[in-house]
Amino acid sequence: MAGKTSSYGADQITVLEGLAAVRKRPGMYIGTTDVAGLHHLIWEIVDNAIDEAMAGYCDLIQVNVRADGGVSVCDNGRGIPVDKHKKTGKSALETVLTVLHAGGKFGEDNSGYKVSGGLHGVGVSVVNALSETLVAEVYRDGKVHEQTYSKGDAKAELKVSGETKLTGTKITFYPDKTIFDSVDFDFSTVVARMRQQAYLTRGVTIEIVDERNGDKCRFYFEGGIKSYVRHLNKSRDSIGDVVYIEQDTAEGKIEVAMQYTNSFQEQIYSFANNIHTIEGGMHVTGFKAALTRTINTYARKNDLLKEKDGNLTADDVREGLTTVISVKLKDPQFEGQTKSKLGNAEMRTAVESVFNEAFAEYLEEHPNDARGVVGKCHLAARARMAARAARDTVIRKGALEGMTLPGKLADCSSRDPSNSEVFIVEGDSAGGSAKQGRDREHQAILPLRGKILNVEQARMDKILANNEVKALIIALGVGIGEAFDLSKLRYHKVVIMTDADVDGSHIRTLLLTLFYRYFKSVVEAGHIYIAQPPLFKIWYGKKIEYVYTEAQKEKALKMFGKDVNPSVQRYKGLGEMNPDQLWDTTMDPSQRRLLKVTIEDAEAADKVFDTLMGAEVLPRKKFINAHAKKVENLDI
Ligand code: 28F
Repeated sequence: MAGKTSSYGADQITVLEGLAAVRKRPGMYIGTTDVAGLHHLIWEIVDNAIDEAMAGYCDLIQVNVRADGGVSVCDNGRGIPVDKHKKTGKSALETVLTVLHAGGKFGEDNSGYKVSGGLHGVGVSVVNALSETLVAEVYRDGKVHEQTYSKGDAKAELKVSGETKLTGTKITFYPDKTIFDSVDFDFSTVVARMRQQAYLTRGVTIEIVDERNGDKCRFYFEGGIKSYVRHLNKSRDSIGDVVYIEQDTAEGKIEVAMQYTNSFQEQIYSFANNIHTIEGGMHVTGFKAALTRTINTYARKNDLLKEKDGNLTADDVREGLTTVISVKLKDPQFEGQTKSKLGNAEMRTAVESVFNEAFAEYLEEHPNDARGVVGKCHLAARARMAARAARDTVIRKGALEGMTLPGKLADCSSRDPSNSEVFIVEGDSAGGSAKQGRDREHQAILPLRGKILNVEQARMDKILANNEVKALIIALGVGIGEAFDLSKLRYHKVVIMTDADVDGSHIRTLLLTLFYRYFKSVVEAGHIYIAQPPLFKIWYGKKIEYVYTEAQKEKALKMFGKDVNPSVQRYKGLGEMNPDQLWDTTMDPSQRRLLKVTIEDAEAADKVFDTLMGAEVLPRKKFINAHAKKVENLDI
């Protein structure tokens, strides 16, 4: 460096120019250099192809995850121009690939070129900078034009390498191993993203091939986001058809697709310039405002809402609603924690007025669907009022406090929460074994009857009012709602002990959802656990092994030796174990395995709760089976 002089001049400030800046601080341009950043490279290239499709020149995009570690993306658009730029003497292709921020779509003249969010709007040059090698091929004017780059620099002049009747652009890149933590592309991540992009760009076909193993996928959605909504609702009971609204406005292009279902959950997927705005933003705010207003106006006008009734609330009109909102605008502002919230205020009013008008018209023109929709909102409103009443009764300060510990609770004798545990056990017989097998000093047992969860109890509020659940809340000691006090928790380990079958996973989901919604800080503080009962008992003579997975079983059988033929018992439920066995395998702190529940686990349970409770029996069964298997795997 410049010696010891401390004068501070422009010549001493290192100004990194161009792509060297990208290599020096990749995080600034692609967020991270972990696998997420790695995949961003693909997204950036595909975004450009999607732009070409949106401009109306391309309808096929092929993505190949190559066996040699590279990825190639090819489109059948016009091909990036290859003629030389007057000032720079470089081709448009080389300019786009080597100059940061270059690209017509970010410049002044976007001649018919649609906007793109891209990676902070930096484009393909960033991918080039972060690639060991990148090969660009352009099919244009009957020729194949080709140029190879290394770490962002052209290795040779652009050359013509052949003839072709096709047009399009193909980019093949090899991510720089010195920059990324891992250069191993995950095919399912690529597939998920491409599916989403295909939904958002109606009429484009995206083909994806994993050349490492031959896996292939192809997406084409004639209906665009309308198809997306159909897909999201395929396991739900829909009310009316998908409403689809599309309009070009001065603020940008607005598309909304939505459909009501009999479910209780709301799903909104919003996008700005094909970027998933997970945190929502102005477009979503505008949509919600218009939705509430339009439905109330329609219901009043058509006497579907009585004069004495109050308005339907924003929550009422969104229960069971699935919506995809996609806006494309010139200068998107992304805000929020993860820069995934659209900040452009003009989009709020634009979406609000477009949706307001179009949806009002839709309701007028489809009176049957309109009746179904208002009916569903009514139901939500009534349920909301009933639920509030039920919750108030349960939560009302003092309602639980004065109550004595439930009779079914076999409490421990210790009064020190830090060394007390409570086992929530499914079923009376397992409860009996647990009571006999436990360490009375430190372990309490609370049996719950298996049938606390049934289809009629679709609302958490009803479940809260259920006597079994009330007993649990009283046993925990923390109170609920406004009266909640974590310091009153009576056991620092709350262990859910259910069978490793469908009913068991059902009850576990219910309990985790309950904890997530009403006792979040108990979960966050790490007090909730899941017990891990063994799957098999293997014994020969006096030697006994308990194993928790199929793999362990195989290992144990080998360990017993080839000559002997040990006995194997598969435990179907906790109730099959005698008290000693239950203690040895599942409850004894020196031997057992417990799984600590994280807030993410509980949140995931909360999400599946709705699926479990849905009105349709078939998908629910399917789901439970899939889920039960997954839980089995998780326990390994
Ligand atoms: C594999 C990824 O990147 N496809 C692209 C085009 C087409 C044009 C273009 C792209 C022109 C001057 C910037 C062609 N003809 N796939 C892609 N297809 N970029 S990127 O133009 C870029 C601007 O500088 C294109 C006429 N206009 C535009």
